[in-house]
Amino acid sequence: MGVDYSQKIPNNVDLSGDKALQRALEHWQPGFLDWWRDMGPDGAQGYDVYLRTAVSVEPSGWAHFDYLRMPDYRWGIFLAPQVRAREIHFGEHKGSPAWQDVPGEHRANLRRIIVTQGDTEPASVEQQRHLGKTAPSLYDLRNLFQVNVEEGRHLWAMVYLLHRYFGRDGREEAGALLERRSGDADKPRILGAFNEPTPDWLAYFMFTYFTDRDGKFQLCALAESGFDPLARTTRFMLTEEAHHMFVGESGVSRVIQRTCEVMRERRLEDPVDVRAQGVIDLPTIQRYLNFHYSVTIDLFGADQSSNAATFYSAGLKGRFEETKRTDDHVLKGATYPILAVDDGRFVMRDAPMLNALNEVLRDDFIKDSLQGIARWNKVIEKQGLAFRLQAPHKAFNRRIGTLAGLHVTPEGQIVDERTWQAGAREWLPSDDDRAFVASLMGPVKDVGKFASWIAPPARGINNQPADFEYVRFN
Ligand code: BYC
Ligand code: FE
Ligand code: FE
Repeated sequence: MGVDYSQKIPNNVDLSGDKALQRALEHWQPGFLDWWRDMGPDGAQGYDVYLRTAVSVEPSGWAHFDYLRMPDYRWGIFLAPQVRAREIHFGEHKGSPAWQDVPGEHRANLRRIIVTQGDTEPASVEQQRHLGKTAPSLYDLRNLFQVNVEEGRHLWAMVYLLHRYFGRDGREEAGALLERRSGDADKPRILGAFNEPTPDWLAYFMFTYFTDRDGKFQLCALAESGFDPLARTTRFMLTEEAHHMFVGESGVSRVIQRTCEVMRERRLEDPVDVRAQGVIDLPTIQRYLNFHYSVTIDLFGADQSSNAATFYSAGLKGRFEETKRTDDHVLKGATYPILAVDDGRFVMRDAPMLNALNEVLRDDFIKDSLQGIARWNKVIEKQGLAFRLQAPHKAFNRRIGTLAGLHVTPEGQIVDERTWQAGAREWLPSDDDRAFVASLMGPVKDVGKFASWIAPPARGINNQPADFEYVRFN
């Protein structure tokens, strides 16, 4: 079914065929727009931005690009096409037809998963709302806004499910999604990383590289769901997610590129000298990486979780690339090695795989993350420099699960509290690092110009050149 843009709420779910649902969502819509005005990109609502909008859910060319003021973006409800006779392919209901409605006994768990997913989307918009004031170029500013409007649409994706399938408590949860606020002491967002500030563009690029990648892996796991509407919604969200991670990977890469060019041309090594040239020294980039990596791997939840086992066995949430795996997809009796501590040392300990599924997904995420870090190192290597970025040890700076509360260096050495406190300055961004990075941030608003600390992109958006007028300020 094509996307119907003649409706107040664009959709491909025949919304006008269900008047009660349509009314409920049209009632939620003004609250969303109020939230966007209050908590969306600060001071930017009047800009004309070269944005893409979904016009079809078919993989071939779904996007339409044009100038748009962000409050006029057509947030809507887009589900990937239904797969005929789709079956549940894991857990205790394996082989049964996928559910088109919520099975009563899994209602609470499904609602919880959908609310948790939905909560991250507006949270990220809130975290990023001030970044438009310091964008390093029009190209980057446009990409920020593209990510922001799509995270807003991801909220719509979850709110649709809540309204359509969860009755009154679904409507209440949809309302609450507009009331929590990232970092708020009284009504914070649900997951830890979504209450951390994203104060500068290096933090933003690390966030979109690592934290949006948590989005990719969680969405892939939900795209396997036996609850078909959730699978179809998340499948379409994944097509948008790819661009978010691209912004992160290429953003960090361009920062590294610029730093390395300056280091090579002027033969500089010492971070103090490097900073004096107005670029971000590599050890600071490493500390930002350590922070975002560790905070993001916490998002996968505890390494052993009865919730994870329940979600899988019930057919609600699968593994990454579930269908490509060659085991029995039921996993009773299977085990998975988990990093634990015994007598002050790291050991691998087998846990029942069903309970370890958060860890399985975390390990898949880690493997994927390392590939981008390797590509960043290629940029450094090409400039003839010896420095290499590294993912910190899995137990570094953890707050969730077995490894929480340990003091572990990025290299994986277990240390005492004092050593940790003393080392933290070298391992995590210090106030001084953040102040330095902040001092470089300043808006660059001229067409085709880029801030001193970042290289231009290899190519522009939608075959436009890098010096295209991606944003008009009016
Ligand atoms: N220490 O917290 P639980 C995105 C226990 S990002 C020790 O329930 P669960 C996006 C707890 O008691 C994607 N133990 O986690 C990105 C429990 O024990 P039992 C967002 C602790 O439910 C960028 C067990 O650990 N989507 O889209 O397993 C921009 C389990 O803990 C501690 C999703 O996350 C502790 N500190 O998994 C925009 C997907 N704390 O009962 C968007 C939906 C807790 O097992 N969410 N425990 O004995 C989920 O699938 C799950 O909620 C989570 C958590 C994976 C997040
Ligand atoms: Fe999202
Ligand atoms: Fe995203």
